[in-house]
Amino acid sequence: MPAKIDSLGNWRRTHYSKDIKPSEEGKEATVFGWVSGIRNQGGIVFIIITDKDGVAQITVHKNKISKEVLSRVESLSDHASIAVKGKIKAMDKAPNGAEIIPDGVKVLALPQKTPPFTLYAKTLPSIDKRFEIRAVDLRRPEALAIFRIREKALETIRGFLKDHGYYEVNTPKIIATATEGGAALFPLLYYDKEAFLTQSPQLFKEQLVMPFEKVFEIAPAYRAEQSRTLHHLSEFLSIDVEEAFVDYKDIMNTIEKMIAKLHASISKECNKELETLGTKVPSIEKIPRMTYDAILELLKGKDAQVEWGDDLTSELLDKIAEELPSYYFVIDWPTKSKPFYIKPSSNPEISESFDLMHGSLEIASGGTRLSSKKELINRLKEKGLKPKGFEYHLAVFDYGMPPHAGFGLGFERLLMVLTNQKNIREVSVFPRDQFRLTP
Ligand code: AMO
Repeated sequence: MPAKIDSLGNWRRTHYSKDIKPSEEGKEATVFGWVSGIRNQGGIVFIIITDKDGVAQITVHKNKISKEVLSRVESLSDHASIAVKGKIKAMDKAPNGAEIIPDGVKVLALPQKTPPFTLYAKTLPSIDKRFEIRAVDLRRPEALAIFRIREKALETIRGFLKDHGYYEVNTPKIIATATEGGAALFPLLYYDKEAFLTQSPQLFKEQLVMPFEKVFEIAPAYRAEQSRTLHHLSEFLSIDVEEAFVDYKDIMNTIEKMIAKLHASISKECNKELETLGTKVPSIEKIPRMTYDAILELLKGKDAQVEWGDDLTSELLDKIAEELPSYYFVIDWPTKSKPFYIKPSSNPEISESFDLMHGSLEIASGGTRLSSKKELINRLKEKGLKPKGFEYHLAVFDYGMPPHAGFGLGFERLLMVLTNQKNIREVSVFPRDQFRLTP
């Protein structure tokens, strides 16, 4: 006979798994979750249920429970979605030191298939196999730990920026012209015109320092990346900051404080999650600043073939990471290697720019911006771009654009550092890359 599926009816949660603890001894509890383990030991069945906060143990004494409840318990398998009503009892060996002795169980959904991996297995199938049922994959304790850290990190960064007087904005994601180079754009049809998904809110955030002075945006950015790597997504979460009346050095100071605060709060508040992931988040105080020239010297000392003006390829970055495994800034890049909006310094060959690195991984980039319309037009032309296409942007520069600076940070990359992941897809709920458009 197929197992009976119960309706939710008027059952509502009184406790999450984390609230099942010795201090609640004797209280009635209703918990919800999915089955993540069943152990049948003679007269007792131990059921582990997982909810968004962790796990709880349900201990069923077969001879003390009605036949009806027992038949429901016996129909259960991993991934079943259930509700349990019962009494909380202190129990040393149970998670959080307490268990539930049930007097009622509702079966809300039974799995029709066995997933191709178990939640607690040490060896997992390929990422592509897991991602076919990503919502199930996300029930793994490691995945849950990553996304709890993600949530905390986002909250900390947003809180830091608000506390420092930055104004949160949202800018359009459908745009008319490229800002970060034409190759990596996703085109789309906007009514009868060609438009693109935004690669970054660069021009909007610069314009918004005119009314708001200090702005930030946390929003997706889109890049049609042609190569499949472990640190590129087609859609990533970009943390963008822009500020009037400062230069790139002030902005690096802000980033340094933000990273220090982030590391302190994750290491303090995500202990359990970091333990699940087998990693630690060290405290950060100062982030060293290396000029591009000093990096070239470092590379030459390691027999690397590199000329002034070259970009830092992944092979070169691997060599640098041997000496600089944690955070560091590479500052004062050749002007020609940076976008048109970055300000050249008093030596026009060198720009007021930086990349924030962690080992070989680029986390953020930024700089002082050009605030003179004339210079901006010259730089657009030097880059082979047509100023006409940027008229809507250049127009506001006639009305007192202040000196300003800012940065854009790839949030998933920062999370890779915090959670010690090698593949950026693991820190994105539904990653998008060249080969993945579902789920
Ligand atoms: P940039 O193009 O360097 O600069 O991007 C900023 C940061 O975004 C992250 N990033 C990515 N993360 C995942 N997948 C991708 N495909 C991807 N591409 C970029 C990186 C990178 O450092 N407007 C400037 C920023 C500024 O000057 O304010 C910009 O977009 O971590």
